Amino acid sequence: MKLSQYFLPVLKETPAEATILSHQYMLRAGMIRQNGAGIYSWLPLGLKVLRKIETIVREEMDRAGAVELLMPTIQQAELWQESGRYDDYGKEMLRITDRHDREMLFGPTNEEMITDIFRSYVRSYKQLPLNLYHIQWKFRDEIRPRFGVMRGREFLMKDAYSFDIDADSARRSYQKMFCAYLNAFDRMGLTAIPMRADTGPIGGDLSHEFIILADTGESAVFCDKALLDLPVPGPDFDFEGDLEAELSKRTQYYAATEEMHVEAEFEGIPAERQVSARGIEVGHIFNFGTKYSAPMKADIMNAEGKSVPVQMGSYGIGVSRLVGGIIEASHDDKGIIWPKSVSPFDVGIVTVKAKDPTIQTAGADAYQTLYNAGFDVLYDDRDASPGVKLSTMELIGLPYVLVIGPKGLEKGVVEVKTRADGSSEEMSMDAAHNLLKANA
Ligand code: 5CA
Repeated sequence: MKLSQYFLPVLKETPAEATILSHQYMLRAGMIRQNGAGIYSWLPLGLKVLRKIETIVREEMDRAGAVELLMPTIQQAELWQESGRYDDYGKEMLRITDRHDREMLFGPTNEEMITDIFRSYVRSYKQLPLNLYHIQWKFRDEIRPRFGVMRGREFLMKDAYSFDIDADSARRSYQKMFCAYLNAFDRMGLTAIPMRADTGPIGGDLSHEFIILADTGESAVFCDKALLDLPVPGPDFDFEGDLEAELSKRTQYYAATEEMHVEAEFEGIPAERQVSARGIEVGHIFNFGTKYSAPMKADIMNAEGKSVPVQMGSYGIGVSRLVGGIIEASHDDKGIIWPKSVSPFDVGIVTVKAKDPTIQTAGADAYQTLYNAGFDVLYDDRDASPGVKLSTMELIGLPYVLVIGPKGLEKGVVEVKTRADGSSEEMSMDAAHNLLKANA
């Protein structure tokens, strides 16, 4: 992409309404535009990151055996009346009536709808276990939308729903999601700590929140420092293997959100390992048994020929919240530092003295070479000062930037800047290409 043809409305000033850094950088880098309280348009650069996160989440869900579908954003009130949540959900639910005065709502979550789909098609234990998920916009009329995409009213969530014949099997489904979440967040460069959590309006008695530590986090959290350095299950993890053992690597250590915190247990951790911090909830998993299947009569025939309500769990990831969360975890005073896996572009190219025909040719050649090699390149071909161009690249946080200027060209080199450590090195274009390949 040539910047002269792109849409990247970078702001010079920090907008006053943004109080936390990720929100400031997202606005300044032209990633989002607020359209109403807690409602945002995703501008091209922001959308690219959102899609990358979505792809990682999708790949890890699929790897763990979940199956993607897509449910609508608008739901019928009847289903929520069946489960009993229509009144309970209160003002957080955006209620709508259509032209026939039918009560509808903009979905804040999909337990009822997925239970309805399930009961319409699945009758036998032989069709289980089953895990269905979608990645879809939600609306919650939050009392205090704030921190940009971190607590929005409209936000993108991945929500998965598991169906099992009995409690043991449901536990395994829960454990699979637990492991898949560790892998997904790790691929985004995040250390997410599963913490014992309250279940709130979703319900159930087994629940973990996945928390990344950040000073600007909304939740107070307590955990054992040992949890910060544990390896994740990884891409070769056997989801049909010993899940219990994988979980206990983490659950053996104390980790709880404020609502579930037990001071006496926390005090039992050696003092130097006690972490009392703030965190951002990037995912939340629940096992709630028959809370929805019983009232909604989602029954299954078990091996003994008896009809029983199906056992369920639900598993959320805040896809749009993660964009802000990753920035909170990875930035400096110049801007965002994207982990490669979610960076909107793989590499930037900046030309110095962009009007000079030889520079233009060299810039266009470098762009074409990298583009043809499969890199997603943002080429700043504008006739602007190198300072402006470089600070834009730093703000938007691309992992590498190639600087092409007259002095370098004379020597046959380009300058390769690495965003993560701020280093810069001169090398031939071939060497730069190889370096990018090696670090892709
Ligand atoms: N049905 C369950 C799991 S699928 C559920 O809705 N869980 S949740 O309420 O915990 O939401 C799942 C995730 O969505 C949260 O962990 C959080 O990362 C994200 N999320 C929740 N509310 C918001 C919001 N207002 N803005 C942005 N992200 C949010």
